[in-house]
Amino acid sequence: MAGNPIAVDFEPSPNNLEAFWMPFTANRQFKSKPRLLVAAKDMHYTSHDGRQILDGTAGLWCVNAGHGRQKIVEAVGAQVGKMDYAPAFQMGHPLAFQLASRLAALLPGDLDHVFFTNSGSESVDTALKIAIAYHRAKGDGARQRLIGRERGYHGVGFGGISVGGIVTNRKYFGSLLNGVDHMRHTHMPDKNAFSKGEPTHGADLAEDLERIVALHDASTIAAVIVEPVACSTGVLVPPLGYLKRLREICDKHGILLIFDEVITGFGRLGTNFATDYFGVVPDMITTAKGLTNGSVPMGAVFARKHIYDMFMDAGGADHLIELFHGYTYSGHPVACAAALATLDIYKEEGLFDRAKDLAPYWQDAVHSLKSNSKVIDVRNLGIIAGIELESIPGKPTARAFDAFLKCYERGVLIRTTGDIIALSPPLIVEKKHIDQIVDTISDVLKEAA
Ligand code: PXG
Repeated sequence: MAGNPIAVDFEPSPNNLEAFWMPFTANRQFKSKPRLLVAAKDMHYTSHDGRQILDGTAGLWCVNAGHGRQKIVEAVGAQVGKMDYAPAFQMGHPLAFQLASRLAALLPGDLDHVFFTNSGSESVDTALKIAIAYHRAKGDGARQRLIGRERGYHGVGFGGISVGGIVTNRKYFGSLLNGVDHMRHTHMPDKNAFSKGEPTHGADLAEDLERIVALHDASTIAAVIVEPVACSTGVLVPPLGYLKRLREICDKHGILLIFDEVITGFGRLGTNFATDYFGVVPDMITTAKGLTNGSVPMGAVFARKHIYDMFMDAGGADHLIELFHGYTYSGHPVACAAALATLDIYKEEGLFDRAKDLAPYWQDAVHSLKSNSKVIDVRNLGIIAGIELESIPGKPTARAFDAFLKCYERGVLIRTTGDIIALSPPLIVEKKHIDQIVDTISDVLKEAA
């Protein structure tokens, strides 16, 4: 109506990008030159301008079986139709039990109890809370300290950023959790640059936990949490023997060891989990991402039998709740359906073995980038790689971000953090895709300033 000052827009224009405050994104840059993805199948996204974009990052390290898998699509659709939601507290539904049993069977040793969450961040906060409550149930309630590691990424909850060690994820958010300390990170470029697989130097960095124990006393420490491979910070592969040593020190002092396998879980290293790859069994494992192939948000924490049993034994009368923790959507039926279908695909297609078989080709391909003068390190394990670029003086992160934009223009999706390119394609990746990813990065870096 002419003169009406209020424009009511019931269907906001898809070109209006203002309302969505985008996560971990340069909002102003993005909104001035948007990059929208509108469809996905197998190894490729379709961009809003109709181009095929090769997925070099499995979305955000999660779509391990590739995109648009029919089995998952059907399982999710059928479950929404059959039962969209069931209360998660004091009630159950069959799929959550079925999924927990399937997962327990995938894990080594007595890592056989599963607590469901909706994300990696929730898995981390869940595991940290279980660790503290476990010691209290045991009568060891002074053990409340949580130990992380510099450069670690454990999601964005207050627990996760407190034990996390990425400065930008911490410094804006106040004083964080009390009683947290950090071990040194394991990055030693002077000794380990261009290592293929596990670097040979640095196992003794695990001794840094002894320094922390000497400072605080073991009787105050509940748990240590590390990513077996620190991915978000730019792919730091643990030095040979480091994780084994960490396990020994934790055992010596009665400290629980938590592996954050949100990325390394579900085949990324060519094994079920990193615990299998390294032959080191932690007390708890946090997961998410590949659990549902990224199709429906879901996370899970795996706990060893002695942890679960402690809560049951100390729980008092049968009608009392043993752990005051959980989410409305813990074990959501639709997420469970997606996860069960995902596990079927991983198994039927042998995708974890496929990753193991492809890893040597992947390693050779990514290390070929060493010949570029702007590349100062290449690191890899399983189907993961980090390619570190020399920063442009006075402009940290600019070179990698520019490479990200240029690769996208040329039809390859990569991920960057700081001046490091991180790669983690779906495990259905073929040699020709690996070549395309590496050739595109190589071309872009050759042309870079
Ligand atoms: N732990 C680890 C080891 C992770 O990698 C989380 C916890 C948190 O998960 P959620 O589901 O809450 O995001 C993660 C997540 C990247 C990138 O490009 C990495 C993550 C998420 C988004 C981007 O490095 N990791």
